[in-house]
Parts: sequence; structure tokens; C-alpha cells
Amino acid sequence: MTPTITAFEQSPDRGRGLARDMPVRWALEEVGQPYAVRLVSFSEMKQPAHRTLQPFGQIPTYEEDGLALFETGAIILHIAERHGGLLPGDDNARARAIAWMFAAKSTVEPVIVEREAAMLLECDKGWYEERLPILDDRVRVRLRDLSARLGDSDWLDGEFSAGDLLMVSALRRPAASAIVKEFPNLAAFVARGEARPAFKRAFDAQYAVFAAVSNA
Ligand code: GTB
Repeated sequence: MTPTITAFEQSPDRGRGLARDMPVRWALEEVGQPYAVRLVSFSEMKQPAHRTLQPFGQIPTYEEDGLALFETGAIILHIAERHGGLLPGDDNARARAIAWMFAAKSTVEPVIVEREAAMLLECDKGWYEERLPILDDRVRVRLRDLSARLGDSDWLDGEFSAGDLLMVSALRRPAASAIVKEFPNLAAFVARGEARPAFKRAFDAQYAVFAAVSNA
């Protein structure tokens, strides 16, 4: 059965592929699984019908054969477990790739999201200018360690995996991009991810939603 995911009807990122349907689309493209997209408005996302799928009234969601999932990381792990191409076959390598998925979601992304939230929600506060360098440094500390571990490798642990997909997705967020440039190997890592044909197909698909709304 073709899975259905949800995405913003009108994404605030103007088609830059920054909302979290993007990594799910990318994962589905990597494994060659066709998918359908149900676009939802901000108000629909907060209605009971959507909250049955996503308790916090957010996107993305994933539905397939009586299974309804939420949380980007869980959705991508599910896709990676059902299809080849996103997790290694060797048990230990697979466990390490999953550790990188968690590292992206719970160690690297939170400091980036915290900086983003400050930029969006706290920029009018008197203490904003003082706090920003503190938040930047928190991102920098994580990226320095990530850069040291990546070294000259193409991917975080051997072949491209769901761990790389989620890490590249975290580093693409606007609050990280200036600091990523301080680490040439991380900038190259992001560029390698974005150069993958599956990434491009996913990007184009989400961009088409933005373009259709803009031309309507
Ligand atoms: N932990 C959840 C997951 O990973 O699935 C978080 C999901 C989430 O944050 N969803 C956001 C959402 O639905 C959209 S992606 N927000 C609406 C709400 O909470 O009411 C976050 C996002 C939104 C917009 C941009 N942008 O415009 O650049 C980037 C990222």
C-alpha cells in the first residue's frame, strides 16, 4: 500500500525544504517507495482528526496499512527497517547508524532549534543580543565535535545511512548554516547529502507545493 504523509499546505519556509516533511520525503525517495501527500492547513493540524494521528497537532505524519505514525525520527526508522538502503545489514553497523539518528535528533538538533526559537521569539527582548552568542557557542561546541568525528569521511559511519540523512537535515536548518561554514568538512557533508538524487527529488516535490500555492 502506498503510504501517505502530511505536509504544510502553505509552508512558512517558502519552498526551502526546511519543514520536517522534507526528511521523510527524502527517506522515501532513498528507498524508492512512492508516497502520497495530504496537505494540511494550520487550523486542520489542530483539529481532533489530525491530533488522532499527531497528538501535538504537527506535521509530518505517516499512514500505511492501518499503521499511523508521528515523529520524524520514528517515521524514518520505520521506513529504514522496512526497506533496504538506509540501514546497514550488519547488526552492529545498524545499531551504530541508529545511534547517529538519535545523535542528530537529541544531541545536535536541539541546540540548533533553541537558537532558531530565540531568533523567532526573543529578538525583541533587551537581552537578546547578549544571549545570541551563548546560543551560537552551544551550536559551535556540538558542530566542532561532530566535525572532529567526521574527519575526512564522506558519511558518519561507513555507507550513507538514515543517521546521515537526519544529521544533514539538522545542519540544513537556518540557525546552523552560518556555523556549519566554519567547518569545511561539515559544509561538504551537507553538500554531499543535498547532491543525492533522492534529496533532489524530495526537494523538488516539496517545492512544487510552494510553487502551486504561489501561482494560484
Ligand atoms: N518532533 C516532531 C517531529 O520531528 O516530527 C516535531 C514536528 C514539528 O516541529 N513540526 C512542525 C509543525 O508542525 C513543522 S516542521 N509546527 C506547527 C506547530 O507546531 O503548530 C518545523 C518547521 C516549521 C517551519 C520551518 N520553516 O518555515 O523554516 C522549519 C521547520
